[in-house]
Amino acid sequence: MKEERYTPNQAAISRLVGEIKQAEVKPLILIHGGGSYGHPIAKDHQIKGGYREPSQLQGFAKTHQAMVTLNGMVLEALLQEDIPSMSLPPSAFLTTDRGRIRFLELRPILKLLELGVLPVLYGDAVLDSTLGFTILSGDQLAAHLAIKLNAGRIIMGIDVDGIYSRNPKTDPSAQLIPHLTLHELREVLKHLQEETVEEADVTGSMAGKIQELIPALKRGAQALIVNAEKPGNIYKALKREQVLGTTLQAV
Ligand code: IP8
Repeated sequence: MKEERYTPNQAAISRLVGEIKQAEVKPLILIHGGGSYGHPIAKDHQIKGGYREPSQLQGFAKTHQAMVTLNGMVLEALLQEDIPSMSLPPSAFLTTDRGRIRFLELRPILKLLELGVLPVLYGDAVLDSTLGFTILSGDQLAAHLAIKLNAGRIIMGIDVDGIYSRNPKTDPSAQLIPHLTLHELREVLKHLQEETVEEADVTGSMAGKIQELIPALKRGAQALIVNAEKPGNIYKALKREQVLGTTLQAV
Protein backbone atom coordinates (compact mmCIF):
# COMPACT_ATOMS: atom_id res chain seq x y z
CA MET A 1 0.00 0.00 0.00
CA LYS A 2 1.45 3.30 -1.07
CA GLU A 3 -0.65 5.25 1.47
CA GLU A 4 0.87 3.56 4.51
CA ARG A 5 4.46 4.69 4.80
CA TYR A 6 7.43 2.42 4.95
CA THR A 7 5.53 -0.84 4.85
CA PRO A 8 7.74 -3.12 2.78
CA ASN A 9 6.27 -6.45 1.79
CA GLN A 10 9.35 -8.48 2.61
CA ALA A 11 7.63 -11.77 1.86
CA ALA A 12 6.69 -10.55 -1.62
CA ILE A 13 10.20 -9.22 -2.26
CA SER A 14 11.74 -12.59 -1.32
CA ARG A 15 9.23 -14.57 -3.34
CA LEU A 16 9.69 -12.42 -6.45
CA VAL A 17 13.46 -12.66 -6.16
CA GLY A 18 13.05 -16.44 -5.92
CA GLU A 19 11.02 -16.43 -9.14
CA ILE A 20 13.70 -14.37 -10.88
CA LYS A 21 16.35 -16.80 -9.67
CA GLN A 22 14.38 -19.83 -10.83
CA ALA A 23 13.69 -18.34 -14.27
CA GLU A 24 17.39 -17.75 -15.00
CA VAL A 25 16.69 -15.29 -17.80
CA LYS A 26 19.55 -13.27 -19.22
CA PRO A 27 20.09 -10.52 -20.14
CA LEU A 28 17.72 -8.96 -17.63
CA ILE A 29 17.39 -5.56 -15.97
CA LEU A 30 15.32 -5.21 -12.80
CA ILE A 31 13.51 -1.93 -12.13
CA HIS A 32 11.30 -1.29 -9.12
CA GLY A 33 8.98 1.56 -8.25
CA GLY A 34 8.59 3.73 -5.18
CA GLY A 35 5.78 1.98 -3.31
CA SER A 36 5.23 3.13 0.25
CA TYR A 37 8.79 4.48 0.33
CA GLY A 38 9.07 6.97 -2.54
CA HIS A 39 5.51 8.12 -3.14
CA PRO A 40 4.23 9.55 0.16
CA ILE A 41 7.35 11.58 0.86
CA ALA A 42 7.59 12.85 -2.73
CA LYS A 43 3.99 13.96 -2.42
CA ASP A 44 4.54 15.71 0.92
CA HIS A 45 7.26 17.89 -0.56
CA GLN A 46 5.79 18.20 -4.06
CA ILE A 47 8.99 16.97 -5.62
CA LYS A 48 7.54 16.02 -9.00
CA GLY A 49 6.57 19.60 -9.84
CA GLY A 50 10.15 20.78 -9.31
CA TYR A 51 11.97 23.28 -7.15
CA ARG A 52 9.99 26.22 -5.75
CA GLU A 53 11.50 26.86 -2.35
CA PRO A 54 14.53 25.86 -0.28
CA SER A 55 12.49 23.82 2.21
CA GLN A 56 11.88 21.26 -0.56
CA LEU A 57 15.56 20.39 -0.81
CA GLN A 58 15.44 18.23 2.29
CA GLY A 59 12.34 16.52 0.88
CA PHE A 60 14.13 15.88 -2.43
CA ALA A 61 17.09 14.33 -0.62
CA LYS A 62 14.82 12.31 1.69
CA THR A 63 12.80 10.97 -1.24
CA HIS A 64 15.96 9.69 -2.87
CA GLN A 65 17.13 8.23 0.45
CA ALA A 66 13.79 6.44 0.92
CA MET A 67 14.35 4.84 -2.48
CA VAL A 68 17.89 3.84 -1.52
CA THR A 69 16.47 2.15 1.59
CA LEU A 70 13.84 0.22 -0.35
CA ASN A 71 16.40 -0.68 -2.99
CA GLY A 72 18.69 -1.98 -0.24
CA MET A 73 16.03 -4.50 0.76
CA VAL A 74 15.69 -5.68 -2.84
CA LEU A 75 19.46 -6.02 -3.13
CA GLU A 76 19.70 -7.96 0.14
CA ALA A 77 17.10 -10.41 -1.13
CA LEU A 78 18.86 -10.81 -4.49
CA LEU A 79 22.25 -11.39 -2.92
CA GLN A 80 20.75 -13.85 -0.46
CA GLU A 81 19.56 -15.87 -3.46
CA ASP A 82 23.09 -15.76 -4.88
CA ILE A 83 22.08 -13.58 -7.81
CA PRO A 84 25.03 -11.28 -8.61
CA SER A 85 23.26 -7.92 -8.62
CA MET A 86 24.26 -4.29 -8.35
CA SER A 87 22.09 -1.23 -7.98
CA LEU A 88 22.69 1.89 -10.02
CA PRO A 89 20.91 4.97 -8.65
CA PRO A 90 19.14 6.61 -11.60
CA SER A 91 19.75 10.09 -10.11
CA ALA A 92 23.48 9.44 -10.62
CA PHE A 93 23.44 8.32 -14.26
CA LEU A 94 20.63 10.31 -15.83
CA THR A 95 18.98 13.73 -15.85
CA THR A 96 15.61 14.81 -17.16
CA ASP A 97 14.20 17.93 -18.79
CA ARG A 98 10.65 18.79 -17.70
CA GLY A 99 10.31 15.28 -16.38
CA ARG A 100 11.49 13.44 -19.49
CA ILE A 101 14.82 11.61 -19.68
CA ARG A 102 17.24 13.72 -21.73
CA PHE A 103 20.67 12.44 -20.69
CA LEU A 104 21.40 8.87 -19.69
CA GLU A 105 24.81 7.25 -19.28
CA LEU A 106 24.28 3.74 -20.55
CA ARG A 107 27.79 2.37 -20.11
CA PRO A 108 27.58 1.13 -16.50
CA ILE A 109 24.39 -0.78 -17.33
CA LEU A 110 25.94 -2.31 -20.44
CA LYS A 111 29.06 -3.31 -18.56
CA LEU A 112 27.08 -5.02 -15.79
CA LEU A 113 25.07 -6.93 -18.40
CA GLU A 114 28.24 -7.94 -20.19
CA LEU A 115 29.73 -9.22 -16.93
CA GLY A 116 26.58 -11.16 -16.09
CA VAL A 117 25.62 -8.96 -13.13
CA LEU A 118 21.95 -8.00 -12.81
CA PRO A 119 21.53 -4.20 -12.94
CA VAL A 120 18.91 -3.09 -10.41
CA LEU A 121 17.37 0.33 -11.03
CA TYR A 122 14.38 2.16 -9.60
CA GLY A 123 12.06 5.13 -9.87
CA ASP A 124 13.95 8.00 -8.24
CA ALA A 125 14.09 11.66 -7.27
CA VAL A 126 16.28 12.98 -10.11
CA LEU A 127 17.84 16.24 -11.27
CA ASP A 128 15.99 18.11 -14.00
CA SER A 129 17.57 20.79 -16.20
CA THR A 130 14.45 22.99 -16.19
CA LEU A 131 12.64 22.04 -12.97
CA GLY A 132 15.70 21.60 -10.77
CA PHE A 133 14.46 18.21 -9.66
CA THR A 134 11.53 15.91 -10.32
CA ILE A 135 10.32 12.34 -9.89
CA LEU A 136 11.19 9.80 -12.54
CA SER A 137 8.95 6.74 -12.63
CA GLY A 138 10.35 3.27 -13.01
CA ASP A 139 7.95 2.96 -15.96
CA GLN A 140 9.51 5.79 -17.95
CA LEU A 141 12.94 4.38 -17.19
CA ALA A 142 11.91 0.89 -18.34
CA ALA A 143 10.47 2.11 -21.63
CA HIS A 144 13.45 4.40 -22.29
CA LEU A 145 15.94 1.59 -21.69
CA ALA A 146 13.91 -0.84 -23.78
CA ILE A 147 14.28 1.56 -26.70
CA LYS A 148 17.97 2.29 -26.13
CA LEU A 149 18.88 -1.36 -25.66
CA ASN A 150 16.53 -2.63 -28.33
CA ALA A 151 14.89 -4.92 -25.79
CA GLY A 152 12.24 -7.29 -27.06
CA ARG A 153 10.18 -7.40 -23.89
CA ILE A 154 9.10 -5.37 -20.91
CA ILE A 155 7.42 -7.30 -18.10
CA MET A 156 5.50 -5.20 -15.62
CA GLY A 157 4.41 -6.69 -12.34
CA ILE A 158 1.47 -4.86 -10.75
CA ASP A 159 -1.22 -5.57 -8.12
CA VAL A 160 -4.10 -6.42 -10.46
CA ASP A 161 -4.30 -9.03 -13.23
CA GLY A 162 -3.57 -6.67 -16.13
CA ILE A 163 -5.34 -3.87 -17.99
CA TYR A 164 -9.09 -3.72 -17.53
CA SER A 165 -11.80 -1.99 -19.52
CA ARG A 166 -12.46 0.12 -16.39
CA ASN A 167 -10.68 0.54 -13.06
CA PRO A 168 -11.14 -2.92 -11.45
CA LYS A 169 -10.64 -1.50 -7.96
CA THR A 170 -13.69 0.74 -8.24
CA ASP A 171 -15.87 -0.73 -10.99
CA PRO A 172 -17.15 -4.33 -10.68
CA SER A 173 -18.10 -4.42 -14.38
CA ALA A 174 -14.41 -4.04 -15.35
CA GLN A 175 -13.15 -6.77 -17.68
CA LEU A 176 -9.59 -7.95 -18.14
CA ILE A 177 -8.23 -7.31 -21.65
CA PRO A 178 -5.78 -10.08 -22.68
CA HIS A 179 -4.28 -8.37 -25.76
CA LEU A 180 -4.09 -4.75 -26.83
CA THR A 181 -2.69 -3.11 -29.93
CA LEU A 182 -1.55 0.51 -29.88
CA HIS A 183 -4.79 1.63 -31.46
CA GLU A 184 -6.92 -0.22 -28.90
CA LEU A 185 -4.69 1.01 -26.13
CA ARG A 186 -5.47 4.63 -26.90
CA GLU A 187 -9.20 3.94 -26.52
CA VAL A 188 -8.70 2.20 -23.17
CA LEU A 189 -6.49 5.06 -22.00
CA LYS A 190 -9.28 7.55 -22.51
CA HIS A 191 -11.50 5.65 -20.05
CA LEU A 192 -8.74 5.15 -17.53
CA GLN A 193 -7.77 8.81 -17.58
CA GLU A 194 -11.37 9.86 -17.03
CA GLU A 195 -11.49 7.58 -13.99
CA THR A 196 -8.14 8.52 -12.48
CA VAL A 197 -8.84 9.90 -9.05
CA GLU A 198 -6.61 11.57 -6.50
CA GLU A 199 -4.15 8.88 -5.43
CA ALA A 200 -0.97 8.50 -3.43
CA ASP A 201 0.96 7.58 -6.59
CA VAL A 202 2.79 10.70 -7.74
CA THR A 203 3.63 9.32 -11.18
CA GLY A 204 0.19 8.56 -12.56
CA SER A 205 -0.99 5.04 -11.67
CA MET A 206 -2.23 2.74 -14.41
CA ALA A 207 -2.88 5.31 -17.12
CA GLY A 208 0.60 6.75 -16.57
CA LYS A 209 2.17 3.30 -16.76
CA ILE A 210 0.52 2.50 -20.06
CA GLN A 211 1.28 5.88 -21.56
CA GLU A 212 4.97 5.45 -20.79
CA LEU A 213 5.02 2.15 -22.69
CA ILE A 214 3.74 3.60 -25.96
CA PRO A 215 7.10 4.79 -27.42
CA ALA A 216 8.68 1.39 -26.72
CA LEU A 217 5.73 -0.44 -28.29
CA LYS A 218 6.02 1.76 -31.37
CA ARG A 219 9.60 0.60 -31.75
CA GLY A 220 8.66 -3.04 -31.70
CA ALA A 221 8.94 -4.01 -28.03
CA GLN A 222 6.26 -6.19 -26.50
CA ALA A 223 4.99 -5.50 -23.02
CA LEU A 224 3.36 -7.97 -20.67
CA ILE A 225 1.49 -6.76 -17.61
CA VAL A 226 0.88 -9.38 -14.94
CA ASN A 227 -0.20 -9.57 -11.32
CA ALA A 228 3.03 -9.88 -9.35
CA GLU A 229 1.08 -10.56 -6.15
CA LYS A 230 0.10 -13.96 -7.54
CA PRO A 231 2.92 -16.45 -6.93
CA GLY A 232 4.45 -17.85 -10.12
CA ASN A 233 3.28 -15.10 -12.47
CA ILE A 234 6.62 -13.33 -12.80
CA TYR A 235 8.35 -16.69 -13.28
CA LYS A 236 5.90 -17.66 -16.03
CA ALA A 237 6.19 -14.26 -17.68
CA LEU A 238 9.99 -14.46 -17.69
CA LYS A 239 9.88 -18.00 -19.12
CA ARG A 240 7.32 -17.00 -21.76
CA GLU A 241 4.86 -19.47 -20.31
CA GLN A 242 1.11 -18.96 -20.50
CA VAL A 243 0.08 -16.45 -17.82
CA LEU A 244 -3.00 -14.37 -17.06
CA GLY A 245 -2.33 -10.74 -17.95
CA THR A 246 -2.35 -8.19 -20.75
CA THR A 247 0.01 -8.32 -23.71
CA LEU A 248 0.65 -5.05 -25.49
CA GLN A 249 2.21 -4.65 -28.90
CA ALA A 250 2.13 -2.22 -31.80
CA VAL A 251 -0.22 -4.20 -34.08
O1 IP8 B 1 6.69 3.95 -8.47
C1 IP8 B 1 8.43 6.62 -8.47
O2 IP8 B 1 8.57 5.46 -9.25
P1 IP8 B 1 7.26 4.63 -9.69
C2 IP8 B 1 9.59 6.75 -7.50
O3 IP8 B 1 7.77 3.65 -10.70
C3 IP8 B 1 9.39 7.78 -6.45
O4 IP8 B 1 6.28 5.60 -10.28
C4 IP8 B 1 10.62 8.34 -5.86
C5 IP8 B 1 8.25 8.19 -6.00
